[in-house]
Amino acid sequence: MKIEEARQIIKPIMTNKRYEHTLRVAETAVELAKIYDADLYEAELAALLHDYAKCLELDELRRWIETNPLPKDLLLHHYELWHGPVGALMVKRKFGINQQAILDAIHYHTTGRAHMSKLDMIIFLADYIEPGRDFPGLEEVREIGKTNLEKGCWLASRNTIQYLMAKKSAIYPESFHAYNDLTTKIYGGM
Ligand code: DGI
Ligand code: FE
Ligand code: FE
Repeated sequence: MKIEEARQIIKPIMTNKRYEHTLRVAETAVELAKIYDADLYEAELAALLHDYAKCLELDELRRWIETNPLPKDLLLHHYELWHGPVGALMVKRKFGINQQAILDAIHYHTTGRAHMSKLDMIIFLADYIEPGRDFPGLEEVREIGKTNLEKGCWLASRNTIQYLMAKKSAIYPESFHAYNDLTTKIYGGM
């Protein structure tokens, strides 16, 4: 799929706010891909499609999970966790996107996972640091993310888990798997 085609596909199915966020994630992902010598096309396409399913009705998202080979435990967790896995499957089915690296980066963009690929990390981090975001501690993540991709993802993962725990939200296992794996890689995990 051409980059311009991806832009045309997402625009009508998103709110304007979501579309603008997506364009900023794509710009940020391309910047990171340049720094870390990743495939620029894959980074831009994965970023443009990462929130493909974000604006679906919750009933429709739920139905996609119920009727397809997606993890059923998603349904026991917050609906925010559904659009990544469903979006990856939808772009595969609807548009024949078959690069597994792109599908994985979309699938895991909200939680991360253990053993993230470079592209997984670029999309995960770009979504967190895009210029429209404003979280506590974000400047540090932006700064470090420009020179150390794993450390940037570790900070994003840690901050998100801390934030969710502080508001008594359940943490999806993949989020912990991402955090634990990065911690072990960076700090030895002891
Ligand atoms: O889709 P976006 O808003 O661009 O960003 P996203 O896909 O990273 O979703 C962010 C939301 O997902 C944010 O409100 C935090 C939430 N989230 C991430 N990991 C977990 C989670 N929520 C729960 N309950 N558990 C998680 O493990
Ligand atoms: Fe998202
Ligand atoms: Fe997003």
